[in-house]
Amino acid sequence: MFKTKIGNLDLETCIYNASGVYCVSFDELLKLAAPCFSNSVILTKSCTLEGRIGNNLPRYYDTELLSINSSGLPNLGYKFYCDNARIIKDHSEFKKPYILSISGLTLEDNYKIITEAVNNNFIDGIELNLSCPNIIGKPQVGYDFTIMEEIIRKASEIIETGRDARLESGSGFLFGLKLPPYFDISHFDMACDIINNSNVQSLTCINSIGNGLVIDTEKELVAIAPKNGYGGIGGTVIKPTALANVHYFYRNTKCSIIGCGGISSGMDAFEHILCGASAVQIGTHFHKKRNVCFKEILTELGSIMKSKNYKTIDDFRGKLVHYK
Ligand code: RRO
Repeated sequence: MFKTKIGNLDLETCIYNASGVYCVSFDELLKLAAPCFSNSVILTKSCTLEGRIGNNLPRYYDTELLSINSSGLPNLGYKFYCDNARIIKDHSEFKKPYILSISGLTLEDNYKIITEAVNNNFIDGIELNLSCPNIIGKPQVGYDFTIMEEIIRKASEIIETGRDARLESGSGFLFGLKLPPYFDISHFDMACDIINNSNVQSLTCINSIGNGLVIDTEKELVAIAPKNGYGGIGGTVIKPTALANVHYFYRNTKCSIIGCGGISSGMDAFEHILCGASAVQIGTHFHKKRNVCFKEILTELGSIMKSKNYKTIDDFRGKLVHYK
């Protein structure tokens, strides 16, 4: 009922974690590999060349409606995530695909990590993060279309070369991007042009909405410490922006779309799929509810599908109705 495909990758269910939440340490990744939680992919925290401790605490805060984070890319370094891919995958019943999220601090760092990933047969793909909003002095690549085009072109070359070697061993490799939210149609179109001239296969829409400010009114204090309180906003309040991005990229590219943003119920997942998502990722709600959230959301989605007589998610994916 929930089987799906992103690029050439077959997934047992259409739900998994958003990069960043409970996917930094070995133990967290092992939990994502466990068979009992219904998530179909093990997606790592975005990694850099060297490990990082991240920004000062407190750096995460949430309310009923939203989350704000300025984690600052805490991760154990790309070698850790590459070297442990096999052992983590071995813990999963049906060998859930293991996808490496990459957010190198320089172009060269990214190329080095992508090369390592594509040459590792236990890594099933990458989600190249073009949208981290929290690194001081580093603009989001997804908002600079010149650099975005350059990184995608070079990453494509590396992946094509690596894929040839993998084909001999019979294993595919997913080339995905994680995009920032876009708000203006001209920007959507510039991003689509670049993507349509590349061999990118999947788009995760969206990362958190960058540089929001949340206030603890009782203390009259910013909610998080780094960057004077500015951070990436996630959770329920970002769902309309996420849906518009899923919808636009679904209609204007050939990529598989992975919806991310404001999903905490089966109905939220249903809306993302109706807009064109082939799978959904859970961030803020996963942070709140931990691993049980995947099964809960799928159970709700299953009831909605049953009530509408849909047997598979392809029966309604992208079938949102518009006024004439
Ligand atoms: O680590 C972070 O601060 C972070 C990243 Br890399 C990202 O892509 N999105 C986000 O909200 N936080």
